[in-house]
Amino acid sequence: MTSRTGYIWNTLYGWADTGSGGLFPSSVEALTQPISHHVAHPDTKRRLHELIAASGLIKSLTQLEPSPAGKADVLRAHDEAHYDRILAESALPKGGDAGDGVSPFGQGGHHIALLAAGGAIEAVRAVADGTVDNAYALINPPGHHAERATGRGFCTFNNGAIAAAYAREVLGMTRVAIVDWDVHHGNGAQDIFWETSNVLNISVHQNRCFPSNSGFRDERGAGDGFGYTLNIPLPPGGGSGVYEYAFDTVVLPALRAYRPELIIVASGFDASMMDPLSRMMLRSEGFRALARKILDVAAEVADGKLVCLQEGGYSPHYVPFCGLAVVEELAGVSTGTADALHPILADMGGDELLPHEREAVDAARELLANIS
Ligand code: 3YP
Ligand code: ZN
Repeated sequence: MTSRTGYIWNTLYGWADTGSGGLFPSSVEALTQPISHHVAHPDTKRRLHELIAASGLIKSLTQLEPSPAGKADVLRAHDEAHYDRILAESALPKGGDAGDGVSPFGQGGHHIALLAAGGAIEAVRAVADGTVDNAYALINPPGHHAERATGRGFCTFNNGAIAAAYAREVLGMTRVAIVDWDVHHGNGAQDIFWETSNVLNISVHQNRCFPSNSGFRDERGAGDGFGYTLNIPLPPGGGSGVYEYAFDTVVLPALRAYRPELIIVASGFDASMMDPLSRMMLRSEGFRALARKILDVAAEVADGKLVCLQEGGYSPHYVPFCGLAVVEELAGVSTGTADALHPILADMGGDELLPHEREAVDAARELLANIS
């Protein structure tokens, strides 16, 4: 018997070589010291996989096998020059960088990136054909910053955009929604789908976290795509109070208006209280609540078809508990695993909707106007 929730992890996702730098490449000249774990070291994601296994949740999931994406799959979202450059640098003895100088990959790294994009495609395929109801693809490297012409922000290929384009061009879907709850702006899908109404791209993120010059409310798409890019930037310091308010008043109404055939969640866990690359205050139960809301709206408008793709998340201590909560919710299973960090995070705040947070979300409500 297959369970309702598909799951993807591959050993090679844990072999992504992020190099000897910490956030920037190590450099004697810049005095950035080498360190054993880059901030995006794949161990954080491997630890999530191992909690899914050790908690027993994995027994309730249908494991899906990713194949590497092909060149044609990648070219639905990227320029050929970007694809060719990644392959060329990947062949070098020490690998290369996805495009912005802070996104290193090792020799053969193209294969892991293609396997991540292929994992996203496989999750979409399995949900679309009914093999499973929904899926969590714990893929790595992430994708949501990668633009048509370049990788960026630890991302090589835009896994979510490649999967959405696959749903459109191979599966024939005409309406795919991307909901990006990673704490950083989903600039990649915004760039790739700027002029189309076939993909609704909603990004909820910490204002000006990364990239610092995009993700503003007035970026709404162009041409046929006008109104189908929605940015909901939140002030730093927000937790489940503002996230739930943003979902209830903007994200879910947008999805109800759009009626997608498939919802893809860009699922980062870097809006957590423990994350080193942001200043937001979600706990695992907050992520669980967001997953619940998306599951409910997916059941309402998209025949339940929901695919979550792993994006960021940089606390090796906390990402596993946040991810477990989301995958439990997708599967409708509780393993009874307690969030081990809850005792030290419970009283720090974030659950209350503060006035300036309400204002930021209310200002985004006008973005609902053009969706049909
Ligand atoms: C990339 C370089 C500095 C911030 C970092 C953000 C990566 C990420 O998690 N994006 O979702
Ligand atoms: Zn992020």
